[in-house]
Amino acid sequence: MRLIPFALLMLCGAVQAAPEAVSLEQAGVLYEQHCQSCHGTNRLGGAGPALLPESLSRIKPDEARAVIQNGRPASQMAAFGDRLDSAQIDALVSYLYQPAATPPTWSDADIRGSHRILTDVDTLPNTPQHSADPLNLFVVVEAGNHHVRILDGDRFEELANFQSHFALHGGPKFSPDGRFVYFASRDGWISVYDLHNLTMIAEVRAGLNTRNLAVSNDGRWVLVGNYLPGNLVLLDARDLSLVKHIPTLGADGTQSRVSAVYTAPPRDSFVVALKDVKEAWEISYAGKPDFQPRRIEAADFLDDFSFTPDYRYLLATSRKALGGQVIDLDTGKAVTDIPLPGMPHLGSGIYWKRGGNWVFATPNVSKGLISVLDLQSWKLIKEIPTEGPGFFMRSHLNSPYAWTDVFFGPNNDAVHLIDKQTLEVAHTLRPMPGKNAAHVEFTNDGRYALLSVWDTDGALIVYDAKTLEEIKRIPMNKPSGKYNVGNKIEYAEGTSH
Ligand code: DHE
Repeated sequence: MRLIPFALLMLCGAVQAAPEAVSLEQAGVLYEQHCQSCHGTNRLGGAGPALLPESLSRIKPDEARAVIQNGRPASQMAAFGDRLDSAQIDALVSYLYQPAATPPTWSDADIRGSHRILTDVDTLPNTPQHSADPLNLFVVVEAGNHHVRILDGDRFEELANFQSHFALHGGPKFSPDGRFVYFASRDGWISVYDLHNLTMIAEVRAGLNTRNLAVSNDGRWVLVGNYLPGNLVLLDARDLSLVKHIPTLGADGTQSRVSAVYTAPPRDSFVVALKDVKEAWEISYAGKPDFQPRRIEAADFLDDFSFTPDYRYLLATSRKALGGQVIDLDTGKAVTDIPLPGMPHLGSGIYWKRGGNWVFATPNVSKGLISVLDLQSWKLIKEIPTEGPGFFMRSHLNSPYAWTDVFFGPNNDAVHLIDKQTLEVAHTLRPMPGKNAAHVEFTNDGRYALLSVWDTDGALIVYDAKTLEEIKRIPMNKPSGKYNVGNKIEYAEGTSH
């Protein structure tokens, strides 16, 4: 695997300084000269990532300008400050943030054309070829250098370390036996890796801008939700070959992007939230599936959702009302609005038993508080103030605490441990003062918590989850999410879906 950020940009010949303003048309020519060989015709991506407005939505123009000027460390993106003058760089940045003149398309033929089998899975042993506990492995996404590390979760030692596609996002998903792990990159690349043999099996580009993927609990299907083109793409989980694409048209024919897709194991179905029409879809894969969606009318557009523990209800974020809504998958009705005032990164909401009742908790991306809801009455139990808005939350059945980061603001080096019964902040840790503390995941037995310090000179820190003593510190470049195989395939309480 050798997917490279921003560009390889092999430049032949210097460009003369052009101090005068540069038109968008001229910028298009500069793109063809300097960027296209890596970032692809029509900016669709190639060896380097796609450079469409959809792909750049999370990068501010100033950052894009700096990358063109100075290059990107630890990548093949060269610096162009010595070849392009500031007016040319400014024009190039403006050009990249413009929609393409011809709307980009990604057809079934493109998907099939991108499909690569990297190892014939039939030639591989089907038992673990390493001595670690296969259900206590960790898959760690190292965002700073676009790598993935596989860690032995008993000894916290590395079994493998490989390059991923550019900008993996969302939780990787696993086959039901924990042997295979599936990754999605924001640029639409889906990869499957064999954790028994520590080798990559296959990859395919399922779209130009992907939201996330889900794996059916029978291990047969991978469903990919895309923003660009707005659709669902169904793959054979064995080798990622294309089964079919499913257009995401609302009941009135409106084309929609996909906000998120998850699998609902007890229902043998995928559940899909649509972003541009007020619908959630349930797609059954039981028996001999035809993958026809069952449409559920939502009270609002949906951005993302979590399930209740029995997978009957969705807790979805929406833009209006109180910020959230509950949808009953059995009756197909929107039940009520729920207060989620700060737009949670909902995929990371978790639930646990408090007293005899299930509660659901989530951080809020735009407010420094944790919302805790009663899953019987849908009432808000508490808003727990934190030192700033956060992204992730994690716990484990055997842990008395829910760990949550303060991802944004001046206190982003803090992580709060919330007592799951009193709903008070019991401890605040600052793993590396001044550096962004983030995502946490537990070992399969809940004894240890692994925390990411999201910094170029960051680390993955292993804590004893009871004494909170630091056990080990592994230096890493912006470690993002990490995922315990056992917790994931058991859909364990306290982790994400
Ligand atoms: Fe995420 C999960 C949406 C920005 C890191 N993020 C998810 C999921 C969704 C989502 C729907 C669940 C998918 C899954 O696991 O299958 N994320 C969004 C957004 O809408 C948002 C706010 C804006 C966007 O551009 O998409 C957003 N996310 C970010 C980031 O800026 C983060 C911090 C860095 C990054 O990688 O882009 C980020 N998101 C993550 C991670 C997970 C995730 C690490 C998996 C969490 C888990 O524990 O499962």
